[in-house]
Amino acid sequence: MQVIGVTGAGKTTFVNTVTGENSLETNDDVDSVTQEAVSITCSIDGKSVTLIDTPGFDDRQRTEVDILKLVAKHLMDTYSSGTYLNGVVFLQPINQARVGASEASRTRLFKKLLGDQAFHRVIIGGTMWTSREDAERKIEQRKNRTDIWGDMVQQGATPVAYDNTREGALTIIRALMEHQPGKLLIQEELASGKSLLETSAGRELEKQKGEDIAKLREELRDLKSDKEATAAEIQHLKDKIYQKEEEIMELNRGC
Ligand SMILES: Nc1nc2c(ncn2[C@@H]2O[C@H](COP(=O)(O)OP(=O)(O)O)[C@@H](O)[C@H]2O)c(=O)[nH]1
Ligand SMILES: [Mg+2]
Repeated sequence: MQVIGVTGAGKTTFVNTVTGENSLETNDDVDSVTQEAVSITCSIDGKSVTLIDTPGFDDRQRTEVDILKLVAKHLMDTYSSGTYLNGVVFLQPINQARVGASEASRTRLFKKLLGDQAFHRVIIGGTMWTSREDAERKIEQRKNRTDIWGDMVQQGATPVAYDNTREGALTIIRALMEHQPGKLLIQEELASGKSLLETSAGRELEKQKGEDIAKLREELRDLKSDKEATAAEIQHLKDKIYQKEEEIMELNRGC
């Protein structure tokens, strides 16, 4: 089973809660601690269960392209060794007042990584909530939007308010254990010989970076026509554009 989500969603804590060990280091500040994708095997109801903890997108130290590469590589390695995933735990903090732009784009990327065929094997855990009533409302909002969880839910994904307890974590794992193991879209695509950029997730990330660049170029145009703009401000924007372009090139270079 794979645990995915943005940095700080509570992935590592979830894995530790299931295994009952503090074998993985969690992060108490905003910077992510999980640097690699790690597989941990434990026994649940007498069955051997392997959980994959992944670094989160939205990491401060690494680009999303780097994270996608790490996750893709680990998924390919497990796939090549004959291990298929029963399910995926997608954790999403739901403590914010509304769904932000970055949540929307991350969610789009996750969906492209998993593929429609895997949605019925996905449990979406809303984390970091304070009252159950509020959690249910936030979940409902996301279920009602096809661009967020709606399409996944229509195709069998189950959203739950995850309460950060071992019992809650085990309920999720037990439900996923019922499923037949299968492939994720990115595994299928990479196994068929596609490059990372050619995969649905790769293309999505390239598209998002392209949109970021277009926005930054617009900002740059505005700034250049602003008489009060300093050379340093202009250079800063140019650097940001350059970084995004580098990321796209990096994606091109593949795993
Ligand atoms: N309120 C709340 N805090 C959590 C939950 N899960 C994790 N945390 C805390 O959030 C921080 C980030 O958790 P971590 O597991 O490292 O997140 P990751 O980046 O997704 O691996 C840590 O300080 C955790 O103790 C949760 O379900 N609810
Ligand atoms: Mg982590």
